[in-house]
Amino acid sequence: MFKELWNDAAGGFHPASAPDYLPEQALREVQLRRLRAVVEHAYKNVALFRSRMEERGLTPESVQSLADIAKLPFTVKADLRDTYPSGLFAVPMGDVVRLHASSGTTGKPIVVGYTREDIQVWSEVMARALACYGLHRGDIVQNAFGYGLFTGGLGVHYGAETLGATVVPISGGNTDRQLMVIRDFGVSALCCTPSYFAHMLERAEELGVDLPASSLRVGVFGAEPWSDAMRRHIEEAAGIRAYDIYGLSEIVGPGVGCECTEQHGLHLFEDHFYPEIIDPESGEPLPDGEEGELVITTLSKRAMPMIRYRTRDITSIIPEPCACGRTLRRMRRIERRSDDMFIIRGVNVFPSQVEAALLAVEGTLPHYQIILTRDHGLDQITVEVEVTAEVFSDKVRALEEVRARLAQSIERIIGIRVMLRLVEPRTIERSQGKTKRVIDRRHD
Ligand code: DLL
Repeated sequence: MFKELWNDAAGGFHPASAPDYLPEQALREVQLRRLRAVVEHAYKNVALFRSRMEERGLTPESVQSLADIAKLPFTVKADLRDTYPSGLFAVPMGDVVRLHASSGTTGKPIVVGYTREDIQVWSEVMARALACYGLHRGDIVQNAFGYGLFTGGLGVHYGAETLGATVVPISGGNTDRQLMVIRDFGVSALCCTPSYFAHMLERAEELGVDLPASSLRVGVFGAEPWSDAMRRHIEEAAGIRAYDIYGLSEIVGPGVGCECTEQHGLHLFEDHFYPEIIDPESGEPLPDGEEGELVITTLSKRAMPMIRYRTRDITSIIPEPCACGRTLRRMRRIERRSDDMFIIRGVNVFPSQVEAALLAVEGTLPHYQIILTRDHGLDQITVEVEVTAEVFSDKVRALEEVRARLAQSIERIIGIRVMLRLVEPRTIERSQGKTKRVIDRRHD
């Protein structure tokens, strides 16, 4: 399957021959064949998975159809922590050619391993993702995702090379140099977190760099949630089309799913990553269209197969076929995780709702933080947001007007009034990678 994607004479990648367009029946057959193989591989080689199967009286033969996947036990992040660093590996270390790790929020990182074949599959799906955005050989891709243990840098890098594009492995940081490279190298696509790009935009303005007039036409953003309001802000300010890329270390890294030029949901590379949506409370599978937790089974991973991995990311499958003609199913953009919700005075709040409310008000900038505190047992939420220099300098009238509009906009979306702290541009710390939006000081 992998070899079919290359045309040796041109040495390039041919998206039209990619499995993105397999007729549905053929795709399901590939999935079932691979599912049975991966379950057998994990059963033979991963003690934790085997014991969970045995507890349920299951063997690899119990999987006769794709629907049988629902019988299999889930895998969760704690399983990776409990077996740190390599207890879920299904091949000897001699077959593992790469390790990555994700820092996580508490304690030890989780470690993921890849065989040479796994790296090829990852490169292939990432190349298919870049092709979905309309990129090809001849494009110059500036990769500002962090290189290192984080999967973003190397994942995108191998994908861009596999596509046959020219990759500039600049990694994150040194924003002035990023802007110089965009201009001097004739960069056509830039990849990084959306929050880092928002920072690049403000630096471009300070330096008088006219991004809309530059060669840049595509932005590839992911690794953290970003709202449609943020997309509009980015597209207008930079004169580019901004596309979403999704992935997680436990499954492979970036390249689990991506938007196409329709910008309506993310296609999942389901010939390698089988998606399910479940009710996060009961664990029961939900029908297409209903919102729940995304669960993914890796269909071809050798080093670290993941069976029914609970991502904690909340989304739904879009039931209609995509106008682009790809048969790969789409999921709605991930706006939230089931574990990033906080409850304030009985109201469930997600950071993405606050972002949408803030960006709806003119005079605010896409740099904000949500600070949770506890005062005499009562939870308080403060939203700290930067406003433009013009608003800030006109301290009395403009500032109070923006404050009133913000309070209203937030109340309309989340249903409660929050405390607001409007600050000058550049007050809130910038990140080169994922941005921490919620600062929880309730247990300090
Ligand atoms: O963030 C992999 C990646 C790198 C994806 C570069 C895209 C681009 P982790 O560090 O393991 O891996 O974090 C995975 O980040 O479960 C989501 O909660 C979140 N996430 C990733 N992409 C998106 C996205 C990488 N496009 C976790 N939208 C995932 C929303 C995202 N959330």
